[in-house]
Amino acid sequence: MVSNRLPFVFRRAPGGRWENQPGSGGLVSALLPVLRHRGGTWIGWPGAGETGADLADAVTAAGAESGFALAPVMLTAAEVRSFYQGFANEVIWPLFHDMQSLCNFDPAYWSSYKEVNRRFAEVVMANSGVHDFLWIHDYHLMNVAAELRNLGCRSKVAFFLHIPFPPPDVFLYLPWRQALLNALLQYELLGFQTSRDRRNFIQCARLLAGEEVAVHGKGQVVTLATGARTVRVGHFPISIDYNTFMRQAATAEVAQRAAELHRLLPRRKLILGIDRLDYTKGILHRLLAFKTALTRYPELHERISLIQVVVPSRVDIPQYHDLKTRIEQLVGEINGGIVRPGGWVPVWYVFGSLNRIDLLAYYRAADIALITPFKDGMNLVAKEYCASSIEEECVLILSEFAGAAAQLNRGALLVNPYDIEGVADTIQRAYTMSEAERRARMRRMRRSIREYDIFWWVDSFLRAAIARNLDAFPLPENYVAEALTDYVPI
Ligand code: GDG
Repeated sequence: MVSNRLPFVFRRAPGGRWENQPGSGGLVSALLPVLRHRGGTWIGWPGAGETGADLADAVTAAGAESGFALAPVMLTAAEVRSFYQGFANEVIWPLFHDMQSLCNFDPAYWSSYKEVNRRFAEVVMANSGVHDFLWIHDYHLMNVAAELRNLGCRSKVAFFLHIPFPPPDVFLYLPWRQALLNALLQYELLGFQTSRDRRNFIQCARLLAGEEVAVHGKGQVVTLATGARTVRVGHFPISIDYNTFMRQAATAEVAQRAAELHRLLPRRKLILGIDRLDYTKGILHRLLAFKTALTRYPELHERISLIQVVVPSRVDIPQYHDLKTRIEQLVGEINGGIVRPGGWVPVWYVFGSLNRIDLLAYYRAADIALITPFKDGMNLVAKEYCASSIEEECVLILSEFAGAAAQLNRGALLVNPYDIEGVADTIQRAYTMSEAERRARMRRMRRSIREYDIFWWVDSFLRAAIARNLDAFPLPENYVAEALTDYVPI
């Protein structure tokens, strides 16, 4: 398994010793249970702008404790700036989320991306044999297969993209579109979150591959043939460890914390938003929608509060810092604009990381989850919220542009995150929804998430990578399911 970051972040403690803690974010949440379950080696950057030998030792020791091996790829502080903050997060991240106006197409970033991807490939070569299956993750490492081939690697190499893949009219803005597309075609299997992303990729390949592109087969995995190359291309909606979430959410400790939250914010329904600090997550529009709901429906005053948790992320990039300031101003404006003698606070704002128990307690305490990204590969928070809703009487309001909407469209209330009044009306609808409807919707979503959990995701990806013959690709019997419907917003 190869990803930009290792699943643990390493920091030097005041005494000089290295300490580590589990990383946050969707990729780690999804893949940690998989490696714990199956074993293997995880290769990635330890998250520190240092490259010392004592760090390598700390990484190896942490691997020994966690039940699978860890191998570090060391990055200098300059590489972290140009490869990670630069190419990955100022070029690919905004572009692939259709926000091309936020891209900084600095040519030095691309050079650094190629160089760092080569370094990853070298570490992979040093830690694997020809019979190992190599699974590369996400937008930081799209060039790794091409670099591995340059180094003479003959192993099977597959790739999963956790974020969306953009349509051709957006992808074409990328100055290095040709090189990047060719690099992606070096994988044997390319996995995307939804059929929308896969379709976008195939359209880009048709425009840019240079030779005719033929697509064979239909269903979850197809074969794309161009020139001498054939590449399998599939869509695999990522998921969560449903049973573990459900079990942990049901513990007395979590129930107690959730009850505490209700005691602190009594006699009202709680609406929850949890996001990494990121402009793709639609936090400002969400706050405006909540404010509009309070203006349009005064009966909601003192009857609802929005808990907005913002998890620090990429704070070294100026756009992220500005976003934080704007969110805080808007929260202040909303809370200051409606002052009630009883002390009702419309928005309860938390900036920081929650521990697992608090995270689950927020999920359990919330009557409504408001998840409104402008675009999102999948969105695991939506699935975790449903898994934690053990009483099955909560409502999920979900952006139709989150990958999860393809799977949850029959249970969630889908919204266009840009439609502030539409989201406001949906908040009111969720508030007044009957218990019977809430239960029916939540049950449907939970059933689907339970069936298509993280272990299903890994199995289906590995089968697609390893099956000799795709026609004999062994799928679960009830395979044609909600998880794979091609939801297109009207
Ligand atoms: C990328 C794609 C795709 C959040 N706050 C805390 C915390 N979290 C955990 C959640 C969840 C994860 O972080 C966030 O996952 P998302 O999927 O919502 O979003 P991204 O980080 O943007 O992930 C995304 C994902 O990759 C997987 O493919 O779904 O579309 O953008 O698991 O629980 N965890 C803890 N404290 C927090 O405060 N412990």
